[in-house]
Amino acid sequence: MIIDRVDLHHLRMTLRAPFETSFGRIDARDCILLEVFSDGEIGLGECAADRAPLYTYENVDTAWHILKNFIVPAILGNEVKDSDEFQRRVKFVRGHNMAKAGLEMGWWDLRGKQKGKSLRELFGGEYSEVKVGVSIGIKEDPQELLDVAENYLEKGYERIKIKIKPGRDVEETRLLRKAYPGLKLQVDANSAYTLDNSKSLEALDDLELLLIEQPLAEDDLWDHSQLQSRFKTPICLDESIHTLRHARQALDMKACRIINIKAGRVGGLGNAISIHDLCLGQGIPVWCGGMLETGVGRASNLALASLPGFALPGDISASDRYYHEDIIDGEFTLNSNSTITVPNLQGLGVSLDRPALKRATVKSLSLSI
Ligand code: OSB
Ligand code: MG
Repeated sequence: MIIDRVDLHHLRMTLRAPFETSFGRIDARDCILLEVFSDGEIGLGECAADRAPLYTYENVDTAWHILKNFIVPAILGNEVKDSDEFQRRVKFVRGHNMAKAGLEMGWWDLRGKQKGKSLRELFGGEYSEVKVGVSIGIKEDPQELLDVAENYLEKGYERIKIKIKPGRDVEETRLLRKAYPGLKLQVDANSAYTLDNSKSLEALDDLELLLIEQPLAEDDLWDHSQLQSRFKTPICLDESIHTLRHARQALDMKACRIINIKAGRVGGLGNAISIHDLCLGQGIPVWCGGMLETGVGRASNLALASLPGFALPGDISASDRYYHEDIIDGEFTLNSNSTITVPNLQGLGVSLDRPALKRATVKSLSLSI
C-alpha cells in the first residue's frame, strides 16, 4: 500500500465531566485525528497525545511537529506492506510512540478496507464482544466518588477503576470495597508514589483488588519489582511499558504480574499485538487501557481487546461516558453483560460525522506527495 496524502486535525473535545488523575485535571481532551489516503480510500487514525505532557512527554504539539516533519514524510509515497515495515520506516524517530501510533492506525484502517476485513479479523481476535469497565477520576470527596460509582454500576459496568494519589487512596478504596464487597475493583496511581512514600499503599493489599496500576515512576522497573515482591495484589504497569523489550524485562524482573496495553503508548497496534503475544505465551493477563479516545480510537481499542490474552475488562467505556458530541456516526453502547460489541464492518468500522468533526477542530493540515 502506498499512502499519498495525510490530513491532520487537531481536535479539542469537551468532556461531560472533568477528569482528574494524580497528574492533573482536564475539562477537555485534545488529540490529533488523522485521515490517511491511499488509492482513493481513506483510513482514520487517532493520536492520543493530550494538550499537556502530563501522562507522557508527548503532547499534541510535539506529535503534530513530529508527524508533519518526520513521520508522515517517511511514509508518504513509500510502499508499506505491513506494520513491521511501517515501524522500520519510522524507527529513526526516537520515541514519540503516540505520534507513530496515530498514523499506523490509519494504515490498519486502510488495510482492512482494502481486504474487506474488520480489524478484528485481521488481528485474529476471538471475542466479538469485549468485557469493559469504567475509569473514575479523583472526586471532590469520598461521597461523590460513591455516588458516581453507583451511577456506573446501575448502568451495568461490572468493573470499576479509581484514580488515586497520596492522601486520596486508602479511605476511598476501602469505602468502595465496603459498599460493594464482590465488585471487580482496581486502582491507578499514574506514578504518584515512590518506594519511600508507598507505605500507605500497603493497606490496599487487603482489599481484594484486581490490581494496582502504575504506583511508581515510569522509568523505575526496578522499584516496581521491589514493591511487587511485598504485595500479594498484582502490580500492573501502564506508563512504564513503551516497547516489547520493556514488557519482557518487566516480566523477567517480576516488576508486575499484569500489563495494561495501549497501542498509543507502544507505538502502534502491531507493537501492541506483539506485547499481547508475549504475555499470552507466559500466562500473563493483559487488558486494554484507554486514553479518553474519540470513537475512532475506541474502535481501535475494541479490535485490539478482541485478542484472546485480554483476560481483564478494558478501560473502554460507552461513548456517553466521555463526550457530549463524538466525531463518529453512531455510538458505542454498553451491553447488559458489561461488554461492548467489537465493530465488524471493514477496517476500524467507523465513519466520521463531518459536521461534528468540524466543530471539534482547532486546526488542520494536509500533507501530500
Ligand atoms: O492511566 O489509564 C490511564 C486517561 C488518560 C490518561 C491515562 C489514563 C486514563 C484513564 C482513562 O484511566 C481510561 C478511559 O479512556 O476510559
Ligand atoms: Mg493508567
